[in-house]
Amino acid sequence: KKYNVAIVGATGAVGQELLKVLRERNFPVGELRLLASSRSAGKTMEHAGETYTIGLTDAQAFQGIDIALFAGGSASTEFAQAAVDAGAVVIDNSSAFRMNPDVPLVVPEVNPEDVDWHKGIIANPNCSTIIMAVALKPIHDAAKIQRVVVSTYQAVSGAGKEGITELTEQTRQVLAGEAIAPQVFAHPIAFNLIPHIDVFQDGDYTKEEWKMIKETQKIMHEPSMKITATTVRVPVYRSHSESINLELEQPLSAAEAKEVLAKAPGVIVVDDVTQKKYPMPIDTSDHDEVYVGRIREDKTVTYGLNLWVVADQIRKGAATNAIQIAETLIARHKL
Ligand code: 11C
Repeated sequence: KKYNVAIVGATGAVGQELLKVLRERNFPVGELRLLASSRSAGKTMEHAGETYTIGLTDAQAFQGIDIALFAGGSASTEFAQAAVDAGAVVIDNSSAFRMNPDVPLVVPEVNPEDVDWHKGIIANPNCSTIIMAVALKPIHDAAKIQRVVVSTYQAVSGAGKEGITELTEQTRQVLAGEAIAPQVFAHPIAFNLIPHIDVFQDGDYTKEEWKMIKETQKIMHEPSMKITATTVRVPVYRSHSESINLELEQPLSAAEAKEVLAKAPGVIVVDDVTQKKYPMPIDTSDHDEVYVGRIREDKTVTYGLNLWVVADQIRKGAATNAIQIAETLIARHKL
């Protein structure tokens, strides 16, 4: 069976990746409808040797569509319900519905069963949340996580194509001795780090930090899991990295953690310090898996572990996860 698929926000960084991943995974696409705002509607787009005309996202755009992949942004709040009313299942990459109790929030390696109770919309978690959840799940199953302390090192492409352009342009300007005027980020990102992603909220945590806390608790079905986060933008083009410190209820040695992680779906362990092998953004970009290394016991608590986790946030953190949700829907006969 083939499925008619719409991509809403097809011209952005996540939209483009959705197109690529659909093709790579041989997703059973019938009609493919590319939609965008009025800025791009009517234009044509080349992809893998084919020319597509971009349609306008409006309430009428979803007739006959089985799966609507929303890349993110305000289109979700405006048009997701229209897509559901037209009979599509929406897989939404925005933050609009993630914490809605009627909307499953799914990472297929962690909670595939949650697709079963969807009411038309399934939310794709935040990128840094997905990456962390894939690495935490096997550890939690083996030794029950009590507390998580995570610090992120997030690539500029998390802020879309404009983030990439800003890093390139500022790097050139700094090297040329020219003045820089930050637009996408609050401060210069070239040769700098910015401990501020998204807006500040309760307790002076950023929204990105709250997403990592609340979304992880929902995905893991552990509403009281203790999680604290600091999220930082770094001058890297692509792939988010995370330093994760865990306190466990039961003992788990570093060797056991490596074994459990190596067997976990969607995880690749890269951890051989004798060969200077550990995950790095330049190696993980354009890959679908979550890479884990620097796996060490933390002896400052009874049962503690440190992990270094890296993954392509446009792939596993967004497009790949969304398409895996669609594949899970098909496999579980929920479409
Ligand atoms: C970033 N995590 O790296 C953000 C981008 O809620 O899906 C994704 C925002 C989201 O800036």
